[in-house]
Amino acid sequence: MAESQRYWSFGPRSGRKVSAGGCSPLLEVPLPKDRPSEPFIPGTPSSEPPPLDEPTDPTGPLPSKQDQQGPQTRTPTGAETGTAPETVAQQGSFLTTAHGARLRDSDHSLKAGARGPTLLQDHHLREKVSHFDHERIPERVVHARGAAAHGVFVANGAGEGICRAQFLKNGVETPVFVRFSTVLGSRGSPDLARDTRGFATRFYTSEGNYDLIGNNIPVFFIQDGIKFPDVVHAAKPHPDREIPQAQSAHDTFWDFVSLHTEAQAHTMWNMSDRGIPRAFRTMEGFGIHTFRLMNAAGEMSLVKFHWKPRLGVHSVTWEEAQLTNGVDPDFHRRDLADTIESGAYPAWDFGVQVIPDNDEQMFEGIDLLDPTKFIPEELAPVQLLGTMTLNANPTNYFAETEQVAYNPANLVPGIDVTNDPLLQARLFSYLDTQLTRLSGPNWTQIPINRAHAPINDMLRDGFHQDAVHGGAAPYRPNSLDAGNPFQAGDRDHAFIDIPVDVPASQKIREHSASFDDHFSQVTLFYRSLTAVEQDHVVAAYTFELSKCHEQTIRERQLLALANIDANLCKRVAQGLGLPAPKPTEETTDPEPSAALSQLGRSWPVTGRVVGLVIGADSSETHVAAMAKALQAADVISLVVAPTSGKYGELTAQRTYANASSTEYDALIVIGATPPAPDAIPALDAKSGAGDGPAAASDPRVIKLLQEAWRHAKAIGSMDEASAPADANIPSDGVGIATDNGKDLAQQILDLLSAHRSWDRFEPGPHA
Ligand code: HDE
Repeated sequence: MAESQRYWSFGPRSGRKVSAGGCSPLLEVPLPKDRPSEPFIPGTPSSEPPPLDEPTDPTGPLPSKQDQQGPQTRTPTGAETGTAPETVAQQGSFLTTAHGARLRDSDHSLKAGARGPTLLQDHHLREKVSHFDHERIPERVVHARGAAAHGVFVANGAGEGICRAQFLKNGVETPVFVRFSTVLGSRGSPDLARDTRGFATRFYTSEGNYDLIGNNIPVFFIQDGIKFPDVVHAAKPHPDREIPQAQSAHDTFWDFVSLHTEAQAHTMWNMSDRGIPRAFRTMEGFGIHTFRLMNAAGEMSLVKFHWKPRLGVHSVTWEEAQLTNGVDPDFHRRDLADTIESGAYPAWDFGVQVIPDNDEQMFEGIDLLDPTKFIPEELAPVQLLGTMTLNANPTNYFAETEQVAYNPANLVPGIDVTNDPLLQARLFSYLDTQLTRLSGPNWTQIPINRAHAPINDMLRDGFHQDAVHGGAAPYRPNSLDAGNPFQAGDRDHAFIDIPVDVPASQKIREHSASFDDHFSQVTLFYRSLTAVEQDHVVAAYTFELSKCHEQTIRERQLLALANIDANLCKRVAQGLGLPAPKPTEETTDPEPSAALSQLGRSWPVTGRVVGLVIGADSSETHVAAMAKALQAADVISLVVAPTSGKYGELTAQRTYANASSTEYDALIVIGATPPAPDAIPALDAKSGAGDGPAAASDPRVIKLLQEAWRHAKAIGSMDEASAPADANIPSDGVGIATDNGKDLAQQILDLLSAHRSWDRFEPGPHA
């Protein structure tokens, strides 16, 4: 389907205001570049429209598109070059060899006669094919599937009291590069797998790169990094058949997590709607581990890092996830790129939960070194330190998104690690993995990895050494290079290994007893969800476990659920046709934390997508007025028409044949939508038509509406549209809006601000 034909109703403008989502004041977000005028359709492949005929006049490479930005042009040793990013792209009007010799013909190999064998001396053939042969590098062991964007972090100064890092000083703007990812799937896997999402941020600070590599879930699978290969091997496809791809619904995964019950916390979050986000821009981010901060006075505190999306946390339904993986496997990647191209910049507030440093590293009975635990926000509120806005797409996926190499050991003065045994292992792993993935020790010199601070590391040589180091004495102490480089003193922004006491202890392979509680916070999370969110959790466990071949594994996981919540266990057991076991541990009855539910609040509607479903005779004026009203609220409208092309002044961005309900947050039907000439009711009606008068509306429109209804989306109708009734949608249903005297656009906007109309359905049996 023609996904690139997306029409965004609002667009680039300078200094857009990003609304605060109820959590902090409005922030003026700086724009890096001029943008094309509105309205326009994102996804344009090139900065200039192509001519019909193949171009013949030699010209230089076109500039990259307006929404794109490459890494800043720095030398391998971090110096500003001041040169334009284009200087690192291809140059000149003519095709050359990699050594700059211009080529006359790249379409025919050099042969002994037109029908003869190819000659070994064909340097161009060998170079072209050989380079191609080596174009791939190993994908990441985990988090292989990802998408990234450039942006800026602006500090509000609230962090100055707890941390001496320069990038947290009031008003400091720091460039960032953020990569979002799924964990399990290969590079080409679909975006809407039920999975954890990576949320890795690089701050290019004046004191060196600071990498905060977190997830959209605040707890992790395991407590000790030594178990990481185990959990990943269990979750990846089975080694014999290499299936299933990007899924946890299989035996080895549930075998491991049911035996290794510390994984139950993370698994529960995965089975909740957090495992299937609506978009990257509607995900929270968490640093997970506890970090230690030091302020200018040398005082220390312990913190948990948070990213709060301005648009609120929002997920898709499981059915939508499955449909989307088929109709648009790049759904999240496209959403990120399109919203940035359109000027609807995704933004997050950056915050910390601050806990006074203490010898035990405990807080309210929660072990701060245990990464399977989180701190409820009711116990320690999230204090906001600044805002991050993603405002430019990468220019080249491979150069930037694929080659970016984050490392939790990339810290800046004022931020340090704690003894969390998971974090400690990560400090080894990330550097190590790049040696293979990026072929050698000089991966820090790849443009996207270059720091924006001077580098004088005395590291020398190695594969792909890009720097040309001068001097004769890469050692310390030396006098031959005038003693350079010198060690930094206190006033020179030296990195600080924050001094902390290490209590006298034994060398031992054990964990502390406080790590033994595997269930109480899982119960807390489950009980904090609303009834409909709990229904989704029940359905997710039931689905996943039903896909396991071995009944023993289902039974073992039910034992874990019995220790979490009796009703949850009973309902999943029912769905599996198994008896619900009794708990084996004493269960807890924790106070719910409202912050854990994603429902019940209202959020900005910026960048939400509404489908305007029209028929051949719908009122052009009404459709245009509706699009304009939505545009005024920064909502995107896509016209879904019987066929592509023009309807008067209107352009159809989608057709009945290619539109998929998963693309829209709401639908508005305007006027009659009778079957289009290409409708095949016998086929489409199977999934689309209800019992109603099937001939009145196109069966694909009926299907669109029925799916939107099931997915709790807002549905509007005007000008006597009969399609909702044809789809058996009750006109007085929750989240159904009509133009009976009220402002229909406003009704839809109000519904969108709550994300979904969940009250439409009765919740399951929660007693
Ligand atoms: Fe990672 N992880 N991880 N991880 N991780 C990688 O690093 C690893 C962990 C996370 O967009 C790899 O460069 C070990 C926790 C993200 O490029 C690898 C352990 C959290 C990304 C690796 C952990 C994460 C990675 C793969 C246990 C959440 C993607 C390629 C000690 C706080 C970053 C690479 C990107 C990537 C190892 C645990 C998040 C293999 C050994 C906990 C978001 O080095």
